[in-house]
Amino acid sequence: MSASKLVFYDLLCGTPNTCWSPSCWRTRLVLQHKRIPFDTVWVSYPDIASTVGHTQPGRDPVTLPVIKNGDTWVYDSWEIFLYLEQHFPSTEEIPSLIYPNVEAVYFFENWTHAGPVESLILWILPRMPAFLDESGREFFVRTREDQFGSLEEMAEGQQLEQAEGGFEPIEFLLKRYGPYIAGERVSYQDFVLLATLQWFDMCEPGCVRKIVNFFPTGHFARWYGMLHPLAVTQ
Ligand SMILES: N[C@@H](CCC(=O)N[C@@H](CS)C(=O)NCC(=O)O)C(=O)O
Repeated sequence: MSASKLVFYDLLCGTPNTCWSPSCWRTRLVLQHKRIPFDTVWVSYPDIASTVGHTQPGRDPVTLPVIKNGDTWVYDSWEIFLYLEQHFPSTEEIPSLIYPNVEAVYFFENWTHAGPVESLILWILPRMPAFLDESGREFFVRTREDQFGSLEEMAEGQQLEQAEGGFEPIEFLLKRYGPYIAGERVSYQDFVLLATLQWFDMCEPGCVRKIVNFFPTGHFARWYGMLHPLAVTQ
């Protein structure tokens, strides 16, 4: 690992070199899009606190993503995004991902949790242990069951179709103003949505194709066809 390269702390799963976490995907997509050279340190759930806990004093749980650029540590995908936009300024070839403005981007980031993620969270959480690494799985099941009770019971009655209502505004938006979330050009909103879908697809491979096909007008499916090739763990 070269001393000058930015270091990205990403969350490990059972498949080597595979990004899965929605928050980490956001950071990874920005790093890759801006062509910022970086090294990845893969961290399992139970090792997050000992690896990057010093960056988030008093915070429980300590979370990823975290980056280290020179002597500067930054945590939280939103703060990392702002930091990268500021320290790796846009060029003509790679325009800013803050478009049309930071308020709209921040709203969309929060809405993604409130809409699509909330619509499916009880379907998602019980499916996560299956793709985590062994110690990550043990940690995840123990901590989530302490918090929410049995994951098995949580899964009962949960259907992928619940996502239709959560994603409907995306289809409407893309139909009227696409092809990207903010219109004519790619922005961080696209990456936030793609990051979320990557997480869903780890829970059940192929489920995102089903979700986008809930909408026969096809704009969400077209968007996914355009964006999905970017989701490569470099
Ligand atoms: N607001 C934070 C949320 C990050 C977050 O929740 N990360 C999860 C993985 S997706 C995590 O590290 N969780 C650790 C845990 O729950 O113990 C961000 O956007 O970075």
